[in-house]
Amino acid sequence: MPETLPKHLVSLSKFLSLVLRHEPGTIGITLDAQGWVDITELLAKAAAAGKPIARSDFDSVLALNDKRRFTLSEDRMRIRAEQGHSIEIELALTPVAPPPSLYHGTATRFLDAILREGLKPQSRRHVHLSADITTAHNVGSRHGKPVVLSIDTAAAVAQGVLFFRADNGVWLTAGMPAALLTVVAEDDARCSAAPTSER
Ligand code: HQG
Repeated sequence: MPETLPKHLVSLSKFLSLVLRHEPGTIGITLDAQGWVDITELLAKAAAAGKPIARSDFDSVLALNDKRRFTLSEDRMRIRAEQGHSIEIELALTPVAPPPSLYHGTATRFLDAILREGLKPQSRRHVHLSADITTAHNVGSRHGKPVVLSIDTAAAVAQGVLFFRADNGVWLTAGMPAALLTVVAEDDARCSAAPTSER
């Protein structure tokens, strides 16, 4: 969320990311196989767990959430996180043809390991990739001194790597061999936008 958002809405967005991506059990909810939960149930259980959420704040977070982290069902009764899960859910994503280049932003301290063993999803279900260098740079800044890697997607597809695109434009993949990664020169990666972070 942008830094200009009221602090309580930033905290609420982080809390929703926590329960919808990682720890639904903290407020006693269960997500269905695709990660959805009924909004009425979510709000009731959050309140019962001592974390009351005002409906107006909830609606504001959904309206303002800059990266479209959350998706509402068509009937607007249910919500899920669009990506970023650590818990096992089936996002029902269909592989799509990637653009010629995709980017991954990371911190310089991870570079040696990544260039040795490739990109791995770590605690999440997928490795997250960005369509542009600026976004990747910002993602990397969340972890420290950023560095951006460019991915040769044509070679990856030729090797059988599948690419998925979440509705919010984030690209997802199970992993990426080191041989398909190139470090983007720092001058090309520099940008002014502020990093944002949500676990
Ligand atoms: C690194 C944000 C060592 C990887 C963003 C990253 C994103 C390795 C870190 C979303 C490695 C994992 C995800 C290897 C990967 N050895 N380190 N082999 N392979 N890594 O937070 O991509 O605000 O799980 O480079 O916008 O930083 O949450 O992933 O640095 O879309 O909505 O291990 O989170 O969105 O970190 O970020 P993360 P990420 P939200």
